[in-house]
Amino acid sequence: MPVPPPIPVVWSPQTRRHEPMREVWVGVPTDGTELPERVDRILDATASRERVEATTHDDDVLRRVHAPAFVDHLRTIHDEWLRGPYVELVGQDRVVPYVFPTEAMTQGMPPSRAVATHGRAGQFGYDTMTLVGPGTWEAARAAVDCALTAVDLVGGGATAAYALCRPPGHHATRDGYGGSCYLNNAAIAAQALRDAGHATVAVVDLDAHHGNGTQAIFWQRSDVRYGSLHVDPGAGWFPHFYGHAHETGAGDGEGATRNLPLPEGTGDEPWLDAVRELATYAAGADALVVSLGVDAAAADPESPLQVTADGYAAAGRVLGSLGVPAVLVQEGGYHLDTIGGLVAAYLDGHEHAG
Ligand code: SP5
Ligand code: ZN
Repeated sequence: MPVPPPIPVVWSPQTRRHEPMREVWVGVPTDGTELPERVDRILDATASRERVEATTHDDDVLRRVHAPAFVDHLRTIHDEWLRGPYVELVGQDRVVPYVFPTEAMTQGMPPSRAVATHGRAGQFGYDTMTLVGPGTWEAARAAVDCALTAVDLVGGGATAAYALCRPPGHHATRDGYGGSCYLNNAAIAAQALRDAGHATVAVVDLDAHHGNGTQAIFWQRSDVRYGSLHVDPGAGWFPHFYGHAHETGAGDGEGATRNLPLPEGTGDEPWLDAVRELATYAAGADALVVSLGVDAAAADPESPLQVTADGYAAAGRVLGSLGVPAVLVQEGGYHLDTIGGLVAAYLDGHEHAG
């Protein structure tokens, strides 16, 4: 059997520029865990692979997946914050929302544009953990270029390409950011694969958290299926409101969404059963996007799942055996000493599948 060519690593030095500094969680500033060093840990562990620097892509796919008003907000809001009184007033330069125009406030009335920067921040950001600082836009936009460059490599004949996206993306919706995510790299990759002529695309989300943003973006579509396994939001985990098994899509997308919530403490065997179920669900799609979060690992500080590097390697073999062009997009994974090895294990498994 012919040996498939090794999976290249697409990256950009710009992705280091986002420095979250902190996450405000239940009212308390905690240290952020989505750190620039994640990029270097993953680069180190995949050093034997071909490395491709992302090329610049225009905003076409980005502005079809996300609302242009949201993209413009993200691009300009930090500069606007710096022009406001905030650095003197509150002594810090990160954009942090404090009031959110959810249904609890709007009650069916269309809200007007908030003039104050700190007011408008809550229209596009849906939590207090996901801060916008200097370099956030540049990093998030570079992550999109990583995803789109990986799609290009697959279009040029690569069996699979890995995009070292940072910040991650799967919690970002069409209209907003949250969950340490700003722009939805995986959704943009899926749309670009559709544009390249793949009639159906399956997104398989291995991150420990449910990818509510990706699910929302494709909720009413049948041409992009979304399948996810994650720690059960019903057991109290982020993103809390989404990720339950009863969420299966709507309209044209009815049945195209599949969620497999898992109990806290789930280890390799039941986790891999769920991966196999998602692979069955994804079979028949013409292309695959893997939202490759490695925060399901036992040592990860952000999730209670107990998956090992062998588990990630086995997941790679399962999804690689689907035998369709695949774009592998980095999502979460926060334990600096192990994330590189976990990503490398997945890539080795995917490459040596079947
Ligand atoms: C992409 C991704 O994995 N996003 C995960 C976002 C989940 N964050 C939930 C944070 C909950 C509290 N974390 C406290 C740890 C101190 N920083
Ligand atoms: Zn996660």
